Amino acid sequence: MKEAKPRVYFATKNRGKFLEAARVADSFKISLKHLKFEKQEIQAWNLTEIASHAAFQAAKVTNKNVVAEDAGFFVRALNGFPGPYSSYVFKTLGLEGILRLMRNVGNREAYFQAAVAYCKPSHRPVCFTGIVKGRVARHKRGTQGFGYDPIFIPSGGDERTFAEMGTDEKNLNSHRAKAFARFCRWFLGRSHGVSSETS
Ligand code: ITT
Repeated sequence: MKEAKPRVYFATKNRGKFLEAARVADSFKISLKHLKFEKQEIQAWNLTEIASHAAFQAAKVTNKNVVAEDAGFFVRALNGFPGPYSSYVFKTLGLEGILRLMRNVGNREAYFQAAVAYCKPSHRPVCFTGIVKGRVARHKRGTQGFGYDPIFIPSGGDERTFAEMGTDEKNLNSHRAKAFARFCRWFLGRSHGVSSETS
């Protein structure tokens, strides 16, 4: 008889995040299910704290084994802005607003960071992070992905933005893929005493 894949619920309202994460989980033979859940955002500068709080709440409310993620886009010349406020800034200033702030700026370094927290009901959350470095494009390019993808050029690539890549290619290098891969390795190995990793 075929062994059932372990199942984990991803509490997110962002379908783009879910599709990317599900592809990573699938490569580890973990079944990731979409739990359409409005995560309770606490005011914090720390993605790990926000993701852990969200996972704890979602596990409590749904009584399921849950992962939640908090991610942000950090621009060096803007002292890390929008960072943890990325979701709000995307809806208000938008990509054009960020490009305007960066119009005459030479240093265009930026990075994405993701924190993925796993929580079982009545347990403490465990968190995993991932980063991808790159820079802010001069103009929007590409139609794939979501959020800041059209203005982010990852380092070490061929100058395309994330929005000019498909999910599998973005996943080779993305903050989310790294954080989820760390979670998956831990999840599969936890019965052998493997602990959490971050970077
Ligand atoms: P959930 O909280 O429901 O998971 P969200 O979209 O609100 O979904 P966040 O609070 O983590 O997610 O907000 C992060 C924002 O940062 C997100 O809305 C995007 O605008 C941006 N972002 C995060 N990861 C991204 C990625 O891989 N590509 C482009 N933009 C990204």
